[in-house]
Amino acid sequence: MQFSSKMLSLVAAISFAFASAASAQEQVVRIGHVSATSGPIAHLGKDMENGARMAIDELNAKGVTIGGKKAKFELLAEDDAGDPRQGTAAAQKLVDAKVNGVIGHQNSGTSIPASKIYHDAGIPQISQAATNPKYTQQGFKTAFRVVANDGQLGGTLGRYAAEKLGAKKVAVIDDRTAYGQGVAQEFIKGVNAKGVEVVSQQYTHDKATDFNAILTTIKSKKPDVVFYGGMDAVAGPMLRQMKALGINAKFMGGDGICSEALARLAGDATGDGQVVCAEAGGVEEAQKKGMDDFRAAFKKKFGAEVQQYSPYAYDAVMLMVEAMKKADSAEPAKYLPELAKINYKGVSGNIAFDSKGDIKEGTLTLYTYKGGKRVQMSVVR
Ligand code: ABU
Repeated sequence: MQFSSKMLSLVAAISFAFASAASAQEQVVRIGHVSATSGPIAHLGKDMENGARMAIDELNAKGVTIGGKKAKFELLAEDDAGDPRQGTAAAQKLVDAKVNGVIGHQNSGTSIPASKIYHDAGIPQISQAATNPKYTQQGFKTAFRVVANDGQLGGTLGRYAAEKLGAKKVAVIDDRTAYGQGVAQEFIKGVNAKGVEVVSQQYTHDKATDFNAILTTIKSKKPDVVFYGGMDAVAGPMLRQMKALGINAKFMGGDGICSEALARLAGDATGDGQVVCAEAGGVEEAQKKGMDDFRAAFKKKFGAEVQQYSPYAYDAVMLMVEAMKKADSAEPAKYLPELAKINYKGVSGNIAFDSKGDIKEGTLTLYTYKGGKRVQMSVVR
């Protein structure tokens, strides 16, 4: 069959009209995610990025309509390597890309400076993991977090050291990051309130590998507990060196050390019940099935176990989109008020925010390690 040039023009015009109509019915919603996907804690950063990706994929598969248009969600994943300067650069990049919202950052030391950039641009930010109280104490109405803070973590662990472990003397090490310093200070407040003596306070940094000098000093003080404010990548080798030096004190830390990976990083030095740490969230019995289902789906999709905060990143994306649906708009200024008053039932539990942007009635989960595996002990409020 021969087509005249008139017919070909008509077909092209009709195709163009259909394509235009389809794109007019669709809107792209960009959600930024920032974590450390390079460097020593990349295993934790990738875990949460995958949690966010899982939410985005599910939302696109399900189909969400906002403002009368089908939303196509895009994840703009940035790596800040846990470094404050790279954190602000990543934040500016996302603001320039006109993202509708941000899940991040992973670290307190990056989330706090980045929060000013998002605030000034009016872009909602939900941290999936940052626990330093300062993050939500700056008066920024754009900053939220879905985890408990270091006040809860350090205070609970301090009480646990005194009441459950019967500690009389503790040594405290921190990595001088916003998170490490903050959680160590809160732990000290917690033990001091119980009359426990801090016999040594030592400092390291977040990329250190040799702790012999500070551990030798600590050994001479004979503490019952060594508390470390920092991340698992440093805690693992620290535990190995404690064992080599014959330090038998219990080892405690906040969520930064409380990963599945700690057992691998520490080799057999996690012992059986030797380590006690707390995740800044967790579900009670009634919501356990939802979390178990998430873990199974995550493993099937990514071929890896949940490390720690992927469920929280997943929930953060889901509740941000829930706020957009309630506002019937993905425009930050329009859905921000809905986000502030959200009451969302996620896989990591119920999420609502207080006036500062902190999670209301946040839980903590205490863990230990047995046979090279992280084992849950209890969920506390
Ligand atoms: N919450 C532990 C790791 C993230 C942070 O820096 O707060």
